Amino acid sequence: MLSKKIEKALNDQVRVEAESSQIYLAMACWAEVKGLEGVARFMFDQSDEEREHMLKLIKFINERGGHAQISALKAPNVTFNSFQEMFQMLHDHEVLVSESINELVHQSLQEKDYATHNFLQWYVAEQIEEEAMAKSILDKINLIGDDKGGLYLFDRDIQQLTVTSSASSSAV
Ligand code: OFO
Repeated sequence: MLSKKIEKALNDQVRVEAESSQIYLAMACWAEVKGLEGVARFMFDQSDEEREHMLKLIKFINERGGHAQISALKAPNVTFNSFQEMFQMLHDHEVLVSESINELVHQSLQEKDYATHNFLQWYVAEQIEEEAMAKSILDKINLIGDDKGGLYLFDRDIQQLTVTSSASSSAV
């Protein structure tokens, strides 16, 4: 059974994951209208993944005797000055999400809620992966800078990355 405090903290995380999904959806739309199909596809997939993270939390809260809350979301940024800026925002956002997961883990220990603590380990591992991926993409895009040819190749590469990562996640 969840304490009220942990239920509230988990529900806050539901909102964070929902907002992440919206943020990446907006990035996908921007990339799509800019003609970068690979980047757009990558961002649409990221958005879907965030929704999965949200749903996983919702199920857990309801199963543990709580009530998952679906709340209003802040509208995300819809335009960006550059792809560099967009990927910097993706990276910074993932760092923020990791901090919020860490805080949740901390609270679950304080409350001696070991079931929630155990459940959250999946998110801890996921954030390590997501931060590493965001960092490596950011490093690449920073190398490319404003070079159009580089961006064209990057768009092709990231499409490959999307195919590989969805193949490996469906294998789990
Ligand atoms: Fe939900 O993992 Fe990214 O934000």
